Amino acid sequence: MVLDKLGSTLKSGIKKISNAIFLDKKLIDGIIKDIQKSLIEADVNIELVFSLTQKIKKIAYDESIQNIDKKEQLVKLIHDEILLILGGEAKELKLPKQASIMFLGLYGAGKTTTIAKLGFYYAKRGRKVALLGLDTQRPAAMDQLQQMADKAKLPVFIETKEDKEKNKKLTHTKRSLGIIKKYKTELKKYDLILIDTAGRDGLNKDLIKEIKTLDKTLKPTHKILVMPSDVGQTAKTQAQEFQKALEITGVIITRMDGTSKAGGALTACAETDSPVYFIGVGEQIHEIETFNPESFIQRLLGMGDLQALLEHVKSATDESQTKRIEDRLKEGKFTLLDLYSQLEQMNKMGSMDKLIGMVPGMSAAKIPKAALESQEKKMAHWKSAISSMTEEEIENPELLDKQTKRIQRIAKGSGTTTTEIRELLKQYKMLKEMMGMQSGMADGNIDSKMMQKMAKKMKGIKGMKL
Ligand SMILES: Nc1nc2c(ncn2[C@@H]2O[C@H](COP(=O)(O)OP(=O)(O)OP(=O)(O)O)[C@@H](O)[C@H]2O)c(=O)[nH]1
Ligand SMILES: [Mg+2]
Repeated sequence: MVLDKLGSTLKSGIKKISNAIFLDKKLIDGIIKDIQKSLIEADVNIELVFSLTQKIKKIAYDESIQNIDKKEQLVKLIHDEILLILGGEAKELKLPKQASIMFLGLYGAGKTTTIAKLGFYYAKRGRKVALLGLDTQRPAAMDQLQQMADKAKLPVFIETKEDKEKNKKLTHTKRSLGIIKKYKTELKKYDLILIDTAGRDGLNKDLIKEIKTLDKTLKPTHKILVMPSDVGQTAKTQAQEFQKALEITGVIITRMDGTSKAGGALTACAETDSPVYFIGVGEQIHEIETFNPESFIQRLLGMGDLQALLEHVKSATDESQTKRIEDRLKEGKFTLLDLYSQLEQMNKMGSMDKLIGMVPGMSAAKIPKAALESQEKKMAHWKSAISSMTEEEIENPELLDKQTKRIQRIAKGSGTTTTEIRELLKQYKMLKEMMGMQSGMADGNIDSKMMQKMAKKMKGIKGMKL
């Protein structure tokens, strides 16, 4: 598919965000780097890339956003921003009952091929289509259109060899006007006329004059600029120039199948507010698709829609976190990272006081409000403390027991105090034990002894100055 690489990078970025227990700076920076690289490789304007990654950073580094909300916000942001740079909402090419479309573009842009493809496309949808060849410039143009029309089984109106011979002293434009005149009555039998015009090396005065004259004579419903995707970001200047010379109503990008620069052409069109109606995705007659930014992203991300994507984030979050913690408990392993994510979830649900309220003889009211409020601040400190630990220490916090030097190093590195770190370790141990009991509870094995033990622990939590 088009922009395969960008798609897989975005998918893997979203997966990493979804599955991460800890959205730390290292992870986010890695994802940002990958996304930046693949957007630049897809030829997306560097300013757009920069602005997108700044927005990602702003959310990702915002300490006040809870982990799970942050995941959703990040995924939504990536989706929405890419949608925007691709042109936002899809625009449909509106065709009245009687319509004509004139195709414009430089040499080799894909005009003639696209006309045959679109003729085929609309004929299948019940339109009475005819092709009109006005490219009197390129010697083989008429033959090419005839051949393509034959392939698509469409009627075609072109300059005959006799007319060409007869009018060889006339200008190209005059010859084109002659073709229009000759077939005027006959063309009335059709309800969609697709008009092929001549290209040039660049948009010169000659070309502008010619297409202006044809426009005045034909008054087509639409004037569509055809550009090959390999023009990349220069699609912007080309669209602007054609817009200035003659109000174009939209764009078709061809050869989307053969280049990595497709992102450049697509986003450049969005920047100039030129709707991309179709994209050409191969040389065959049926290889044309309507361009809808939303479904394009859905394909890039491999997800139905934004809602599905967000649900995926949520379920990935819940499943992966719960499963990870469960697995770890089974293995008798529960790391500080697990503690952090557990606390964060509890904090979000306000479930610490709920949990306490469930234990007979205890209520949340017994815990000073200020202490509950300081919980968030404390967690921020714990978070930096955890990020200053080595992987080994995170996995096996027992390593820190009575290791004043290690604790001092972590405190120094994270701007926290050794007391805070000791408190974190104490909390870790307590929670590890509680989690063990909870999982026993989940198996239905709870007995009164365990309940008493738990209540005792809860009192411990109260004493912990949460
Ligand atoms: N792979 C691929 N090739 C395409 C596509 N569209 C057009 N082409 C090829 O691009 C080349 C140029 O296409 P034309 O349709 O002749 O372009 P044109 O704009 O009419 O060119 P001039 O008449 O010379 O101005 C041809 O070889 C086409 O087969 C596409 O979507 N994918
Ligand atoms: Mg042509």
